[in-house]
This record gives sequence, C-alpha cells and structure tokens, in this order.
Amino acid sequence: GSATDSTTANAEGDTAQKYLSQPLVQHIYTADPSAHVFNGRIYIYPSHDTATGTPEDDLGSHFNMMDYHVLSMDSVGGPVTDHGVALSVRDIPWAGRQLWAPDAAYANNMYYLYFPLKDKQDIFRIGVATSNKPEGPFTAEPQPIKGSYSIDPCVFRDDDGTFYMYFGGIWGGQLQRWNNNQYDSTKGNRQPEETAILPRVARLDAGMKQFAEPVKEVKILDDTGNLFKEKDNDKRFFEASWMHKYKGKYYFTYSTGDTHNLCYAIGDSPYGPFTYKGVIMTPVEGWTTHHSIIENGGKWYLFYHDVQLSGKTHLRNVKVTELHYNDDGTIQTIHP
Ligand code: FUB
Repeated sequence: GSATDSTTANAEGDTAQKYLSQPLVQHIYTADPSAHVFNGRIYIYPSHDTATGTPEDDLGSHFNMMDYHVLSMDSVGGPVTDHGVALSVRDIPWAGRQLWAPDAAYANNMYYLYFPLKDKQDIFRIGVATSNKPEGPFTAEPQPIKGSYSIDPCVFRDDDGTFYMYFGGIWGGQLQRWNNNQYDSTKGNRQPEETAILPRVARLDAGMKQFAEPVKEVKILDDTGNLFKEKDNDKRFFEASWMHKYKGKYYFTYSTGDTHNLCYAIGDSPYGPFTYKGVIMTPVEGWTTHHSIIENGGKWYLFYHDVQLSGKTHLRNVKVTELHYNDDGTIQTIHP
C-alpha cells in the first residue's frame, strides 16, 4: 500500500500537548492500538474498523475487520503516517473472518505481526506474519501458531531478550470455551460465584513463530491473595492484555470488558502472579476499551481508542495520552 500523511497531524511548531486525546487519524477508523518504538520511530499496530454492514450481536460479529494498516510518527504530536494495507485477510491461507486486535515485535532482523482471526471452523486462533520493515507489507504463515487460541495477543520482550505472548478474551473472544488448553464449544460464560477466567501466557521460541512451552494461565490476585470471581466484573480480566516493565516490576494491564475499565496488576515475574492495583483509565465512549503503554522521550504514554468520530461502537479512533506514575509505582487514573 501507499503511504498517506494524515490530515489530522499537527502543523510543525504546534505543541505535542495539543494533540493528546485527539484522534490520531481521521481518514480511516482504527482501534486497539499496540504501540512500539522501532528504529527511534513510534509504530502503531491497530485494528482497522470498517462499516461492513454485518449485523450487531453479542459475539461481536459487527467487528468484521478485513485488513490492517500500520501508523507511525516521529514522536507524540508529530505528523502521523498511514502506511497503507500491511496485511489483508485475503492473503491469510487459514482465514475465516474477523481480524481483531494485533501486536508486533522485532527480533532476528525481522518484524513479526501477531493477529487474532477466526479460522474456517469459526474458532479464533492467533497467526503470525513477517516483514523486513516495521510497516510491512507482511507475509502470513500458512497456519496459525500451534496451540494458540482466542484473541488479543500482546508480545512482550523482557530485558534478557526472551519474548512472551499474553492473550485471551472472553465472550466473543471465546476464551470461556478453552479449559486446560482443550476446546469445548459447549462451555459458556462463568457464573457470578465461580472464579473468573484467567488470561494466558506462553514463551515464544527463538524463531518467534511458535510457542516454546504449553500455554499457562496468568493469575491476577486481589490484595488478600485470592483470585477474582466472575461477579467482580469491574476488576476481573476480560480481554486486551498488555505487558510493560517499570522500575524492575512487571505491569500486566487489561480491559474488564462489560464494565469498561482499563486495569493494572503488578508482579515480580513475567508469568505472574500479579496483584491488582487499580484502574488506569475509566470507561471511554463506546463499548470496547483497549490500550498499550510505551515510554518515549522520557515520558510514558497510553494509547487507547474511543468512538469520538463515529459515535458507533464498532467504528473507533485511536488516541494517545500521557500516563503518570506515583513515586510508589502506582499509576494515576486517567478520566478520558
Ligand atoms: O477490535 C475487536 C475487539 O474489540 C478486540 O480484539 C478487543 O480487544 C476489543 O477491543
């Protein structure tokens, strides 16, 4: 695809501050922004929302995305470039439908795009595609990652160079159908008194296209050391995992879905357990909320989305705002 400079990007000389909390682009709808700094430039890997006319249902069929566009900018507040189509559902051999929230990683002198997609049996799997450029175009592997399931991959590089994938999402994301890594299409959502479903993690192997180990659950504990119940739905995991490290601690962040919070939990290992600490961002306009966190130029940023441009829950626009830590490592709640 060809690159387009966004009409919403700020003119030279304007302060970055003015562009915080505004849609980063307006010429396409974008959501689920996974941001990374590659070669000193900020690259954003979002979902590409489109009005396909697919009727709305509880499983999110109206989120019927067909391709990905990568966005990039020199720094927050700089002009945003849309690099055009990076990967299309047409070019993924195992594709059924619905390209949901992606992520990306750099290793082995290659860029890897990780994406959730329903296979031909309508089961969400996680695929991988490669490129020698951060903006793509990407070439998909012929099969999804073996042992992968559900949605919303987040690929995190630890300081020792080890990569981990966090993933999963309940309801339309199908995580409730997976127990002990086995699929059971009859399994429904948890009852209020049952323990909540947990996100998943697996270390990637050096080739970055396979898991190096069986998928494990990620424990999120309350401050008394107990797992949340399904009825704790303002705190329990729903979807949209992200991992970042701050002052040597691992911060696992996620969406609570039906209560629309972005939350965080802190741990001492990439595998957890993580102790719940609070809300990073209160609900945005629109049903879904989804984010990523990066450091750039000595500041921390939260990338997120809302529905400011369309007012429609499945036609979203990505935004960025500053994230602030307190001295004790807790995060100040953002009220969008
Ligand atoms: O964009 C489709 C889905 O909506 C994502 O995978 C979820 O995280 C939610 O944002």
